[in-house]
Amino acid sequence: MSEFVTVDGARVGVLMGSTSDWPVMEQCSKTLASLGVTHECNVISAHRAAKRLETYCVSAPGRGVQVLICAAGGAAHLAGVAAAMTHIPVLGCPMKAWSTEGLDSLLSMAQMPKGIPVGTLAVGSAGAVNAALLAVSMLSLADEALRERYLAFRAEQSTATFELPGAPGH
Ligand code: RP5
Repeated sequence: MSEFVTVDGARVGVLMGSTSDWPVMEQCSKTLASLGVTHECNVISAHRAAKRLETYCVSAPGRGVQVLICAAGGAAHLAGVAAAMTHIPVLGCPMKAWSTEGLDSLLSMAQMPKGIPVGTLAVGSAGAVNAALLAVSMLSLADEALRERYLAFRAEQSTATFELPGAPGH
């Protein structure tokens, strides 16, 4: 296997600090796939594989990647370091790691010093799914077909009804 996986036509690059982030970030990938967004997923830690991360971030826009989604836990440098190495938007997904229920990761990603922004989402699966949806929203500004799919998803979500077994009126 080469340094990292590339997918022809990928418009979103999903990066993780560890394979342990995948069970959560798989939901991000599935959300992108459900809306027809070609993407690629890689584990490239900011502190364990800094040079590889630089190669990825510098080369990704030239291959057509328009948004990076970066998931990491603990000190969670990944999104900030990636954002430092590319001009394309970087969305951060804080992972619950080994302590503090993900608050460490959330603050690491959200408290970026001014000059290099990271758009930080919620901790865990809500953030993973929302990162995908936010990337779709960004891409849909210049992609009418994607915009239609995104609006259809939102409309379907809005009209969903719910059964509450045992509740009055159900
Ligand atoms: C971060 O540290 C990863 O993003 C992961 O969330 C966390 C724990 O990594 P592992 O010790 O499971 O490899 O780098």
